[in-house]
Amino acid sequence: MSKQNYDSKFCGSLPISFVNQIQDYGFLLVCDPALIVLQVSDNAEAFTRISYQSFIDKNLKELLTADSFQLLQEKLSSKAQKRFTCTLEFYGGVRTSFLTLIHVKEEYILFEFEPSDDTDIKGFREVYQQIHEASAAIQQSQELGESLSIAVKELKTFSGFDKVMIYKFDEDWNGHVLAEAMEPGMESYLGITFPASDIPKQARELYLKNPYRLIPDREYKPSKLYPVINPASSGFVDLGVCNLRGVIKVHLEYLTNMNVKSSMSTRILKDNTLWGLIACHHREKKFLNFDQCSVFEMFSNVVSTRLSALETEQNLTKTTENQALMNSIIEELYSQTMLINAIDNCAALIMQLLDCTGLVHIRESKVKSFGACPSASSIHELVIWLQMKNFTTLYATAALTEAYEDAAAIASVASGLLAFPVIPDKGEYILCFRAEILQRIDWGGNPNEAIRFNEDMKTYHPRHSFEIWKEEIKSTSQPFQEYEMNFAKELQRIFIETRLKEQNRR
Ligand code: BLA
Repeated sequence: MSKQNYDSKFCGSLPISFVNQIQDYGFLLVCDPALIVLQVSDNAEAFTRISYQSFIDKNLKELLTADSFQLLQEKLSSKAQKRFTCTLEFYGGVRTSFLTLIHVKEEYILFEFEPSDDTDIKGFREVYQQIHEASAAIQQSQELGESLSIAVKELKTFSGFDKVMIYKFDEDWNGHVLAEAMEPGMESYLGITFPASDIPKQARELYLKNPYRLIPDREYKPSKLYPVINPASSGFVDLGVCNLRGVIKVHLEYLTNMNVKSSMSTRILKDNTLWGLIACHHREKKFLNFDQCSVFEMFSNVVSTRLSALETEQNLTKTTENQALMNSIIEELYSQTMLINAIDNCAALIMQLLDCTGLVHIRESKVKSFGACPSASSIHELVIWLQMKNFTTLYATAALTEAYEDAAAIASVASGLLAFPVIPDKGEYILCFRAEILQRIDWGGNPNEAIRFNEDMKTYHPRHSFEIWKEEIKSTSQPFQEYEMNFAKELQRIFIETRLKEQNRR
């Protein structure tokens, strides 16, 4: 079975942003652009001693202290950004001061109030020093694994979470744990792969809008919005960007099954896409205030920047190392009048450059093979398939069996394929093959049982066990790297150029 069978299609349809309930570590107000309260979470009274129903239709001016209201107005008029914080105070009540996260939307403004308690915040200088040293160490590390290990260790010390992991998504959105720092006695997930359905598409997409997700207590008592329907949008409010957003039941069960009471995850981005997550677990409840969460956000930026720089450097080094090889190939291609002769002379160099184990040139139905290749008849069938698929540009796969149904018979020598269409409608191709490598994956629990349906086939649960479930993946090759694809693109251009020159000479 291939990795991509464990996709997140089913879980991917759960509406996680329109949940109409929030976690109870803070309360929420929805106001119209004139700052009139449209909706309030029904736990507001516990924080402000103001009955939640009496918030409705009031202007914030009547609820906040004069200083707070003025501050809010200044921020709203001066802030270009749509998400910002400020400390606001309500009149009366037990606890009047709140750290407020404000999201300005077109139709309404969301206010998330979190009790502002300075007692457990470390001194600014101490935090600054710690962050400064850790960031410098991450920036200086020359290797990705080293950067990630530093990051998890530092974040664990800073936050006090029992376990901090970094995992990277693969091309099918399965997550692979690359670094871990944890308290002794906990189950280690280092080196383990988690199926894509554990964190489905819509949950992953939210990290592009909100850098982190904090669940301080999986046993929280949900608070509902009052009234249920937002008068401005005539529907549920979109809580996608809200930190307080209530948690979907299946994920709360998942955390229970992992023996975790609190969890936090922070994005790691590369080229504006989600590369991975920093995932934190705590066996007991654990709350991080907004400032502490911001440190996670900052670390995620440091890791993201270092990651991009290291991968770019790595590609550059590989490109430089192989440039001499590429130059020899180009020289050979330009010095020959017939492409077929050039390929004869430089097939071994091309195979070395592209790290391939076989190469064939098919021209006028004749198959010329170098290295380990499928038989001539298999090549003819493969060419017909490529023509049917109408691949007119470079085509690369590290798992040919997933695309081509007759690939199983040739998988040992041709699990990976890089196809250069030279004159595709006449069946002229240069094909480079990569041999099969056996991949062993340690899954965190059987991914085939990631969703367990009840007998009614409607209700379901996440898996119970995260014990290692081993899988051997066949019929795949080493994947083609970015720097290899860059060389391949250049070669494709020169193959066609050489072939056209040859035709023009005739
Ligand atoms: C959310 N799943 C998540 C989140 C993580 C994971 C990190 C984000 C929320 C958080 O930080 O807790 C997954 N957590 C992991 C993984 C590790 C980890 C892989 O620590 C590994 C170390 N989940 C299921 C099934 C479904 C599902 C079967 O197991 C769907 C049917 C869904 N996961 C699911 C949903 C969310 C989620 C809907 C979003 C929850 C929310 O934000 O409300």
